[in-house]
Amino acid sequence: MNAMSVPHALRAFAFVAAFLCFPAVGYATTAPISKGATLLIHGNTLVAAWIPGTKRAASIDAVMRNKDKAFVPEVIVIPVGSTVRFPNEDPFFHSIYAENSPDDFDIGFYGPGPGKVVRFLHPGTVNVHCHIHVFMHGIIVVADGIAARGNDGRVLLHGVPAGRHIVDAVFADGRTQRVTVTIAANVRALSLRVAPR
Ligand SMILES: [Cu+2]
Repeated sequence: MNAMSVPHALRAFAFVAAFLCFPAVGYATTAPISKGATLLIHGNTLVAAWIPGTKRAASIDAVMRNKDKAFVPEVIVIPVGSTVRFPNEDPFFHSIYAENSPDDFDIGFYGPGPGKVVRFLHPGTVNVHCHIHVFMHGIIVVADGIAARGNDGRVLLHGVPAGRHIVDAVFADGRTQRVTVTIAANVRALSLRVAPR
């Protein structure tokens, strides 16, 4: 079988597999060694990324508003143990919940006002929906490691120590894809491309 006869789907799979097995291309910078490497993760519809188990940041009290039948912001990244309050800024009820996540919740129906508070104790991706407005979708990434929100499909993770790491990449549809990356001791910055499977 020559290359031209390989079915297109198989070639596409091989292309993606190559990315996942050898995802990292390093380039040198002059950043101090003690601060670790900066990892740039990029991919279509990427909204957040984190490295489980690398660092436990202090918990925070975050806010995800309900406004115009949408979550504002649509994506938040919080350290494990943090709380999120869901103020309702619309003149009607919402009823938001999460299921099949590490931290499921259902806070029931609530009208305009400051909203209820939920604490998230387990790392992972929480997809938030509304019983009333089924198109509403928010993402809460509960991280126990170096984590950041994306900007236009790019996430920067700073202070990543050398070694082999798991990276959980979160996409706009709420799916999380796990990839691995190895950062050599002399590498200060690394670029990693991810694509949803
Ligand atoms: Cu709603």
